[in-house]
Amino acid sequence: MAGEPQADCLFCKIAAGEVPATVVRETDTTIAFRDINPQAPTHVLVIPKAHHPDAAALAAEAPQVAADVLREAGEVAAQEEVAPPPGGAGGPRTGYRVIFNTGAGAGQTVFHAHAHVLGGRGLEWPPG
Ligand code: IU
Repeated sequence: MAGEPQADCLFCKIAAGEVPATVVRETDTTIAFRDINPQAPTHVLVIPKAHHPDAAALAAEAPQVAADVLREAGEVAAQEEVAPPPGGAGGPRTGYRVIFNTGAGAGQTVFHAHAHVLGGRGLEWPPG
């Protein structure tokens, strides 16, 4: 059933506290922890505690939790001091990116929905 823990899922184990992670924020429905292989000075993953295989499934199966993940991504950015000032302006080192890799072809390697929050350096566009 949608949302049920999966025995072979690393992020389900992190959400359950069975695998250690450097947790930076937690709510009833989400947990945010530092990526083990950071690609920027700030690289935090925000996941739903419940298992959904990717962002599209999360949005379809639990839209309120999808909203929680997005809100928490913004809270992580504020806490990490990478959020731009209101209105989005600011210097080249301000601002952050929220990424949901979806599908192996787009680089998804863990099939439990997660938002990457990246910031603290200049971020090029288009991404690689
Ligand atoms: P992806 O979008 O599915 O590729 O992101 C998975 C991320 O999970 C990736 O950035 C890994 O570095 C990260 N990660 C982690 O933080 N801890 C782990 O034990 C494993 C992967 I495995």
